[in-house]
Amino acid sequence: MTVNNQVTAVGIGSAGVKIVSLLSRRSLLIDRYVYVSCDDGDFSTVDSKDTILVDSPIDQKLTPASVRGLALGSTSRVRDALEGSDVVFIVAGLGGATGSGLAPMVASIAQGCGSTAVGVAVMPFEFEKKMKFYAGVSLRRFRSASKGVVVVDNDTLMRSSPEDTTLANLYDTANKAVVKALGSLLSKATENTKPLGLNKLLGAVVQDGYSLLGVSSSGAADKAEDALAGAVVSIGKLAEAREAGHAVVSLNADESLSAQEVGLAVGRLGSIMDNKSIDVEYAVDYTGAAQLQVSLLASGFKSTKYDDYDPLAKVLGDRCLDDEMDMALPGGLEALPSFD
Ligand SMILES: Nc1nc2c(ncn2[C@@H]2O[C@H](COP(=O)(O)OP(=O)(O)OP(=O)(O)O)[C@@H](O)[C@H]2O)c(=O)[nH]1
Ligand SMILES: [Mg+2]
Repeated sequence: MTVNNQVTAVGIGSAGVKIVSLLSRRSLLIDRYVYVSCDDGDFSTVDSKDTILVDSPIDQKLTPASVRGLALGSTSRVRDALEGSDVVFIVAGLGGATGSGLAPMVASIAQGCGSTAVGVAVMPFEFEKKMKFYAGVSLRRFRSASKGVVVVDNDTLMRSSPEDTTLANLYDTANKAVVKALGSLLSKATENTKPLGLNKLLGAVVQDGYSLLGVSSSGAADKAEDALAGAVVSIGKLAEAREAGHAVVSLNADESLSAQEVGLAVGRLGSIMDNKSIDVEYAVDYTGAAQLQVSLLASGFKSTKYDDYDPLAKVLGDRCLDDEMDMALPGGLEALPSFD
């Protein structure tokens, strides 16, 4: 008898809740959906039985650290919601207070429950300069609290430049792209697909370093190779493409995409990425359009452009700040001395 893995997706903060609620409308390898936020406005499109609202004072500006403090009272609810999951995908936009503060915390709760925690971090648009510091700090913590982190750059998801559109349209376009890409990596088998499957996805993502998601599309004569090259370019903006040790390619097209074209393009990926020893897995979904959409997940990046978002970590290296007003307990709250 085979027992299916229980897979849970958790959306945290405004971006995380939105993206996970869009994923929940598709038929994917996800059994349970959970939503966590400090803002009940984020829950307008989701089922209230799946939500965990972290109570927060209305008159205070939240920071990632204050949200984590407020969420201490909700940890047992989070633990109950994750109990029994083999794999937990934790999705959050980083750079604000809620997602940045809670994504690493929920990842460590998931790991503590015996699940494999995989983070999906959506990074700020280039114009959101003020968000970069919290995003950089949180990404590093998210990585160390999880088995693997998939980084999605909001700028990568956009085709047109942000100046020509409103923020709502921008999010809408970015969400369609990210849901299409994540959905293609987590799709179930149907007669029109050769899906990837959870094991191959985790095989790529659960590596040292970060996984980066690149997306591209093409309607050219050699569309598979053209789109793959475009996806490699989008990854090249975030890190050195040749550093990747593993790659997962998902192609979404119509029946005009020949098996030979797929095989040749996937076979050429190593040379496009300047790393012939890269390990490549792929999935094909024939329910798309003539314009081929490619999602490329490349893994094993030790350094990315996001290292620069947190200059403090770069300066400190392995040392940590010793601020006289700062107090930390070596083993967390359980290490508190008793006062009786
Ligand atoms: N792709 C995408 N990104 C979003 C969306 N909403 C916000 N973001 C981005 O996600 C990052 C974090 O923003 P939010 O999700 O609004 O922040 P939050 O986690 O709710 O935190 P606070 O509201 O500050 O407590 C920022 O870089 C935003 O640009 C969305 O719907 N889609
Ligand atoms: Mg918010």
